[in-house]
Amino acid sequence: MNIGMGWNNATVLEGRWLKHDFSREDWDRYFGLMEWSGCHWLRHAVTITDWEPFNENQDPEETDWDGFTFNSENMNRHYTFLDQAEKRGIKVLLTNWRLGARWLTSQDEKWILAHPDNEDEFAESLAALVYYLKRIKKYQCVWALSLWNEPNGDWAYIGPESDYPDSFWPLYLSVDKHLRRLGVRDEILLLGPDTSTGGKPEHIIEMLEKYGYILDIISDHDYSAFRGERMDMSIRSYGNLIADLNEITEKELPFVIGEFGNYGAGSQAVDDDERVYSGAMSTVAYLMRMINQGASGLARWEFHLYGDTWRNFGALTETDPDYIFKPYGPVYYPHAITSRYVRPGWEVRKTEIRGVNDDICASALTSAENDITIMMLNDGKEERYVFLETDITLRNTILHHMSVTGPLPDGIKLHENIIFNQSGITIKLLPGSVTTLTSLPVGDLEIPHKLALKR
Ligand SMILES: [Ca+2]
Ligand SMILES: [Ca+2]
Repeated sequence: MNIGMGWNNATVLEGRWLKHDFSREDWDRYFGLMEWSGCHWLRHAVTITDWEPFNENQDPEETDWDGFTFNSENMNRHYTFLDQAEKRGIKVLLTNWRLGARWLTSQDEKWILAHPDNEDEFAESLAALVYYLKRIKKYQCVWALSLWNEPNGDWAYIGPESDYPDSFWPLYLSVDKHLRRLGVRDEILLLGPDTSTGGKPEHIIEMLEKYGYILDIISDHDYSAFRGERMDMSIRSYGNLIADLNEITEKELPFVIGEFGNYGAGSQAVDDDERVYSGAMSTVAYLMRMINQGASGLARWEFHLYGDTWRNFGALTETDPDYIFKPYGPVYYPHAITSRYVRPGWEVRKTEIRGVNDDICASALTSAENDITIMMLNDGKEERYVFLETDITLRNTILHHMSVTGPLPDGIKLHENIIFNQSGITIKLLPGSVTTLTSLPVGDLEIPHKLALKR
């Protein structure tokens, strides 16, 4: 699992900025909560108008640095996010959300979803952003670039020139060329196609064969994370894709689920805490199964302040009138207990569940330094006792034991330490709960309560 667990964030996109005027201390709380939840990477939405509202000159091969607005209000909002990510060691995937600038197309209807009239101008703009953030602002955290959010969807990429995948994939060639022209190709990873096929990613291998292995990370989005046949189908098809990617000898191509989330009731708001929690247990099953299949990481939708609706999506909500933001239990804590105690680069170990097992999922990961974390889900309605059998290397190891239970968790609960004896150990899994055993330090479990921002 080389990339790890992350969050999505589209807070700086038009129309999504926060109602509140946050101080530096407020942002420290907000990002403190992101960091505490075990965020290894952040998928952050950007849009070309923020730094190039008008074409900086008429020549995509000649970049005029005075023609950009790297000090615009929206760029300063991005810097707030990047400064915090830098300080906390969170890697940032910049996602250019869509076309993003009116001057890039002559298409009138839904212009923002159009393919650019000039691919080189589009590529010049993204390459200039990467250059500025890496060379002038010197952000280490800026790690990867995605060209478009969900270009396979007519909600995101449409018009006479927008014909996914054939019109879209050549954009990677243009962006690669302009990153090279500005000398920063080696300082950023290209992630794609960032589609949302929901478990039907078969075109990706075909397009890689056609356009060469120009991408560095393969990503797709999947909202099938609800228990049942559809999730089973998704896991199988991504398993096949990962196996195919592993066979490409020219290049290592890690695969991530760039978006997944609590779609327990389909693409609609779920505001009943019990139903949100039930959906959250399904996303935990999905996360564990994808990691076991060889996914390099997953990023959950979304680390954002939601109002008192779409509770299924927001890590921080305004459901409590006494707070401007605080963790929303059914989204935040199931993520935290599956992310805080694992690290990018850890090896996913083989797990096997014997006996009646429909409701039980497990993932076990180890570090090169012999740290171990075992995560278990009981997605059923009955309490279950499981007997953990491990190999000899774990004998007499002491593991911290934590759990999250619903429907409205207010934190991660700490239980008595577990000591493996000669044969293994029996553990009780409460109904609808996630259990984590780890050799890592537990850390301060009160921090989410301390960081919540009161009115
Ligand atoms: Ca230009
Ligand atoms: Ca130019």
